[in-house]
Amino acid sequence: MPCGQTRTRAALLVRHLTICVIAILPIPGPASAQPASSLKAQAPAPPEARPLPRAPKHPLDPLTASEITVVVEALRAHPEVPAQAFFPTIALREPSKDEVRAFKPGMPLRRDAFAVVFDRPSNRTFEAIVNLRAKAVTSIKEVPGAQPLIMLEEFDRVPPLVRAHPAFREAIRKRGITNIDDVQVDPWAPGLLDPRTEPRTTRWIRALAYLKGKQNNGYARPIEGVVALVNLTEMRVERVIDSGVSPVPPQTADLDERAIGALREAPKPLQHVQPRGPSFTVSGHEVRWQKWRFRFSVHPREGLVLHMVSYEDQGRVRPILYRASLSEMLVPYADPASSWSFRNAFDEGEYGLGRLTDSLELGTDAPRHARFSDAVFADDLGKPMTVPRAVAIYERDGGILWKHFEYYNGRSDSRRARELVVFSLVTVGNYDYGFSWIFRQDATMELQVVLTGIMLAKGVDTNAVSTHNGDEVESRFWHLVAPNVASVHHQHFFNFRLDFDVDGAANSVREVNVRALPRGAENPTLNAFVMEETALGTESEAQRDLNLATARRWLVVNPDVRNSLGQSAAYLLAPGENAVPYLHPDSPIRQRAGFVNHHFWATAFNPGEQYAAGAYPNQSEPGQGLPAWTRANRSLARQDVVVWYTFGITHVPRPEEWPVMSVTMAGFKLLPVSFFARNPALDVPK
Ligand SMILES: [Cu+2]
Repeated sequence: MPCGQTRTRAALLVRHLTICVIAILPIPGPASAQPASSLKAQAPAPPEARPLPRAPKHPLDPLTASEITVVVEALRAHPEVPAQAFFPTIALREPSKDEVRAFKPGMPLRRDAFAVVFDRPSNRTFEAIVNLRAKAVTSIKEVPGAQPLIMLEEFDRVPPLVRAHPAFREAIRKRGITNIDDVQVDPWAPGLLDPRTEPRTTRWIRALAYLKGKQNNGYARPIEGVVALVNLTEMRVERVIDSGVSPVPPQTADLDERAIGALREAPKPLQHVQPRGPSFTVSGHEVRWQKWRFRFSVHPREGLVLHMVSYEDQGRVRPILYRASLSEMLVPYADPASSWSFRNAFDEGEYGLGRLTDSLELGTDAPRHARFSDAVFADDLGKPMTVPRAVAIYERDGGILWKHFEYYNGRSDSRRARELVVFSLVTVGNYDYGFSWIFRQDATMELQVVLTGIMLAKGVDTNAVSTHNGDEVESRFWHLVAPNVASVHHQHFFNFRLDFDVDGAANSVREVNVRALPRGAENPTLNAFVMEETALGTESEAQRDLNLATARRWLVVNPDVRNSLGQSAAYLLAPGENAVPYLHPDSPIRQRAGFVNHHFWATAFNPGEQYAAGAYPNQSEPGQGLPAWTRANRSLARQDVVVWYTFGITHVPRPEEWPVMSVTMAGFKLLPVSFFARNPALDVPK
C-alpha cells in the first residue's frame, strides 16, 4: 500500500467470504482439477487421484491445518497462556540448517511451531515454541514491551467503535455527510507516538475516514482532516482529531467495467498453451525446472519464501541460497500535516503481510496454465484458514536467450529463452504488492516487486494554490490526481533477506567498483578503466550504498570453490531501481527503520535475526534490527553470510496512476560470476 496500509472491514469480509466460497466450490478453468498444494506438473491425473497432502514430508514444509490445530490446543492448555489470548503469528519453527541439510526423504521429521501469544487486556506478549510430536509447549517467555502486528480482529473491531463516537460523528456531520454508515473507517498502525499522551505501554491504532457510500472503492473520497486515535488495550476511542475541513472529493472511482464507461476494443485472443504439460515438477513444496531446484512456502508474516535454491551442474547440485524472503517494508509519506505525518507503514511487521495474501485470479493475476499452491495460516484465534491459489508457478517465454549471426558465412545460431515464475500477491488496504521470483536458464535469478492498487489520497481544496520561489504550485507535498484528490509523495522501501550458501555455507563478501584511471603512464590514451574488488570483512564494513559513478555491485564468494579457470565461485547482487530515503536522519520513523540507511548490509547468520527492523516494529523503540545486530561487528570472512538488500521507489504520483495504478516494478538480480567457466545456457536446445 502506498500508499497504504490497512485492510478495511469490508475488504476483510469480502476476502473471508472469498476464501470460504472458493474453498468449497470447484475452481473454473484448467486448474480446477488441481488441489493446489499437491501440485503435480507432469501427469494430469484425475483430481480424485491427487489427494491433498495431509502430512509434511520435509522439515521446511509449512505448518498444515491439522498441525495448526495441535499447536493451538497445546497453547490453550498451557497455564501461562491467558484464556482470551490471541495468536498474531503461528508459523513453522524451522529446524537448524544442519538438520535440514542432513535430511533424507523418509527420515523422521522434527516439527516445532513458533507462536506469538498476545493478551490484549494486560498488553503482554509472549513467544512460545510447541513441539508437535509431543503436542506440548516446550518454551514460553514474555517479550516485555513488544507490540505484535495489528490483527485482523482489530481491523474489524475498530470501525464500529469509531463510527459510534460522538466527536467522530460531529466531524463527519461538519463535512456535510449525513449517513454515518456511508463512512469507511480504515485502521492504521499508529506510526508516530507522542510519549506525553500516547505511552508505549498502551496498544494504539489510528483510523482514517473515507466516504464510501454504496460504492466499492472508498479510497477515492478521503474525508480529510479526521483521524481517530483508538486505545486498543481498553478498546475505546481515546480522541478524535479534526484538523480542519477540506472538500470531500466529488467523484466516485469504482474500478468495475460499468463504472469505467466506454471500453476500448478488446485485442484478439493470445493463447499460451502447454499441450504436453509444463516442464517443471512440483513435489510437495519442492520445484525442479531446467536444472534449478528449490522449495517454497508462504510465511504468515514474510509471504512468499524460497528455500534451498540450487542449480544442477554436471550432476552436482550446487547450493546458492538457503533462504530468500522479504524481511520488512517501509512506506513513508512526505506531508508534514498532522493527519499525515504518522503515516509510515511497516507493511510486513505491522500488518503481517503473508496473511494478507490474495487468492490469485485465473487469467489475470496469473496465466491459466499456471500451477497453483494454497497457503494455510492461523487466524488471530488460531483457527486454520486456507488461501486457495496463494502461489502461482508457471513458465513463460523469455525472449531471446542468446544469438549470433555470422556475417562471413550467413549462419545464425540462436536460442529462445524460457523463464520460470513463482508469484504471489498481497493486498494491504489500498495498495497491492506482487512478488515474482524469476528463474532463468542461464542460472540467473530475479526478484521483481509488482506495485499496483490505489494510491493513498488526500482531499484538497483545488483553489488553494500556494507559491514556492514565486511560482504558483499545487503543493510541494502532493500532486493533484482528480478533482479535489491529491496523492501525497511517498517512498516504498523493501528489504530482502538473502541467506546465501554459495557452494556451501562458508562465504565471503566483496564489493566491486569500476574506476577510470587518471591521465598518466597507465592511461596515456585516456580510455582506461579498471574494476576493483574490495573485501567487506566485517559487518560494519559491509554497510554500503549504491554508487552510479562506480557501477557498484556486491559479490558473495566461496573462496574455496574454483572454476576451471581458477576463479572463485560467486553470485553477484545486481541492483535495479533504487532510492535514498528523504526522511530526516533524526526522524523517529527512520530511527525505527534503520535498514533504509543503507542499500546493502551483510551479517553473519544468526537464526534470531530475521526481520530488518526487528521482530516487533509496531510501536517499536528506535534502533531495532540491523543497526542493533551489526554493532557486534562480526567477521564476514568464510562465514555463513546473510545479505540484506534495501531498495526503494520514490513515488511522485501522476494523474495517469488514478484511480488505479498500472503495475510498476522494481527489484534486483542475482547473477553467477565464475560459478561456471562458460555460459551455462549453451546447452539449451534449439
Ligand atoms: Cu506508491
